[in-house]
Amino acid sequence: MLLSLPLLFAPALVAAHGAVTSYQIGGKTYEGYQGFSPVAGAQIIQRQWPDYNPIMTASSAAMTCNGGTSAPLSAEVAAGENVTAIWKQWTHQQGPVMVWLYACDGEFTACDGKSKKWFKIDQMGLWGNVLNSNNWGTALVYRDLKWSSRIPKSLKPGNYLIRHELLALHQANTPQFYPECAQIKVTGSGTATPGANFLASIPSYAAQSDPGIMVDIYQGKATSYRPPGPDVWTG
Ligand SMILES: *[C@@H]1O[C@H](CO)[C@@H](O)[C@H](O)[C@H]1NC(C)=O
Ligand SMILES: [Cu+2]
Repeated sequence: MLLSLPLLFAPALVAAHGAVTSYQIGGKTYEGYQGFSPVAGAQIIQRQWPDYNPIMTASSAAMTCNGGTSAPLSAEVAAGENVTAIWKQWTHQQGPVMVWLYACDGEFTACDGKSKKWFKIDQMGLWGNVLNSNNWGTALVYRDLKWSSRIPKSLKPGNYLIRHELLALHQANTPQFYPECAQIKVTGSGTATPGANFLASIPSYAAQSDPGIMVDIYQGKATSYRPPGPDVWTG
């Protein structure tokens, strides 16, 4: 009887975690990838990812787009409008939400996200001063299963990758990263680009030992939290 318990619990574990599974942009819904099995030729804007499981190290190659390298479609979005990511499921309530963009040099097929050109347009870490609370960006994703971010109005038009990253901190000193990317074509008449101090490479936008990554939310001493990586660029 006792031996069968782990088997009983196994399906719940498989069902935990989460990933971005669709997007709302300009009043339209764009289906994303659903994971678990590569779908050849899926007509989506999202780069395919393998499963709901986390990435455990900031330097993992999978950090760029959760392993996804290409997608056949892209979505048009006017600078100043919002991109909303939707999660079919999400289970954790401690840790920040970070939303990043990457300017492609040209076509999406040649855009691998591997240069030091990622910048944040939005993030939410902790509010209040209790790390072991549900006052975190990821708790809002748990509640709403979505996250909406404005594309800076002044951003130079072009092809961009948008990367939604949930960093789950519910296990002490065991960070879990959940990033997914989609391809967006930003329109408008802006000319602004972020300066060098806003730019980072992914993987390794911060060290695994960064105080925003290697966190024990249960140790009861720290009363503030700063998400890892550069500051948000608002245009
Ligand atoms: C657009 O995104 C911003 C955050 O960047 C948010 O404050 C605002 O509520 C969003 N607007 C909509 C209509 O979702
Ligand atoms: Cu999880």
